[in-house]
Amino acid sequence: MAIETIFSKIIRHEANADILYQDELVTAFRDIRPRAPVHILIVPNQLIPTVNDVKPQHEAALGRLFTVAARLAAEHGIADKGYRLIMNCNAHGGQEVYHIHLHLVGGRALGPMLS
Ligand code: D5M
Repeated sequence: MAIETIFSKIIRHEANADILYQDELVTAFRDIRPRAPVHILIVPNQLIPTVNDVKPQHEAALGRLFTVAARLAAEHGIADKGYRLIMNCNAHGGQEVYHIHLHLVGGRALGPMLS
């Protein structure tokens, strides 16, 4: 049984967050430590700790992450200039919260990927 993180509480509206979008599969809210003018986390409502735990039954929710990312990028006016989508996995990937999430980062030039 996976251990819940603060993200499960945010999804259930039991912890504060600036929620920008929610449906039956995913929730999107502003990152508490933004690295760019737009920094939004898009998370599956169901707890999946890391990408290593992804199973075929998660495909609908994981696909929805990208649909919502594109929608939020358009809504925040960063679609044309561009943005970055990031999903970190485990320690070497820099993952801090073990509930997978897609970072939508944009609003400035981000430079080379691994800088
Ligand atoms: O990214 C984890 C991200 O989660 C990191 O950018 C901070 C953010 N974070 C942590 N706690 C919160 C809350 N409570 N609200 C909003 N954002 C939060 P990772 O890819 O795991 O390194």
